[in-house]
Amino acid sequence: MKEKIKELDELFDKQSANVSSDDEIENLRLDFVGKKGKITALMADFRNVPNEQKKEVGILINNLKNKVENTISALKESAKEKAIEKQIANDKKFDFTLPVDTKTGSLHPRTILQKTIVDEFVSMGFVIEDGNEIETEYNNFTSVNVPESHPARDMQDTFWLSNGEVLKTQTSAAQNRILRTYGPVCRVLFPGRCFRNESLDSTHENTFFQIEGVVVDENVSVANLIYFMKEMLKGVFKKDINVRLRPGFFPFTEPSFELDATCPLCGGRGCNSCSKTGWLELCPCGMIHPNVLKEAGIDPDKYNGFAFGLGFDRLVMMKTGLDDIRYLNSGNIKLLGQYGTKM
Ligand code: FA5
Repeated sequence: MKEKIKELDELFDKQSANVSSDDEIENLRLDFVGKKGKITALMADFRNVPNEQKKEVGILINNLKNKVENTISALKESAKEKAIEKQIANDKKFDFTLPVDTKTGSLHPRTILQKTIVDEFVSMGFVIEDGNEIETEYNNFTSVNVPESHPARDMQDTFWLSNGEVLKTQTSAAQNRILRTYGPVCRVLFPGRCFRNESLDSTHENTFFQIEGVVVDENVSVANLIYFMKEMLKGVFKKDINVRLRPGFFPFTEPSFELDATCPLCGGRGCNSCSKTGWLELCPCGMIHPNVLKEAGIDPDKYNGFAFGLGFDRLVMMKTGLDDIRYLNSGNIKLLGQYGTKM
């Protein structure tokens, strides 16, 4: 038995000198002290050892078992440390200062252009306001002088909620609140999402955007309105754009106009985008109706002003060259993502 223990001891020394991986170490452990291991078998044989030798042989077996278990633990610890050192060495090969190839998102063309327009108006002394998307009938219609019988109040044109409120059909719905808050001397721009019960086509959506502006002061003129619109267009198209006014009708402005801009694509010579006319219809506008000022608590004998309601999606289409408004709400990232963050 003593001879066998010595042989196993030497065998373990030899084999333990040649293992390094986790698997090799574990196999060595199983081979010596596992359930079917060599030392485990030796211990099972222990009962056959003559009694007078039991004490000495018992100590030898225990010593060998302890030595094997301690050596295996030390080998496992050293393998772990080597793995960490290897990982650190690999990490050093990685250059953390190199630029990272990340996929960055892009802004929606509306967002990009709205920022340009907002910046332009802020530089001309406007404050930027927001409106609600759900509005009272009073704000959306009554406060801006839309008569009870106006077809816009009809179910066919407007999304009515069961509580009698509406999905805002026009940014003008915020006029009364804004004029009450800022008037009578103010310049305010308020972009917003609008909703109409429309049949859809390439220029009509049920969900679209307008950018509305109001200026109230003493002695405001149509010439002031034209100035602000031309400045805005210069900011958007980076060149002078001519405008013209045609008569229009809105209950909240008097006189009312349709403002056209020279087609930025052909410069007014006539092309497919402007149906060969050289002009693009851009922005209904006019001098604020005295009833609207009165309703907001502003004295129309002392103050006057203008308002405009830019059809923002149409301007985005002019700027991007997109020929169908439905692309803008499509969520088509391949198409809409190409504008990046600037236009
Ligand atoms: C109005 O909504 C007025 N509130 C604008 C206004 C404000 C006039 C202040 C005077 C003073 P209108 O219904 O024409 O006006 O709409 C304004 C613009 O919104 C239109 O010229 C058009 O460009 C855009 N628009 C209207 N309906 C839709 C639609 N269904 N889809 C896309 N754009 C639309």
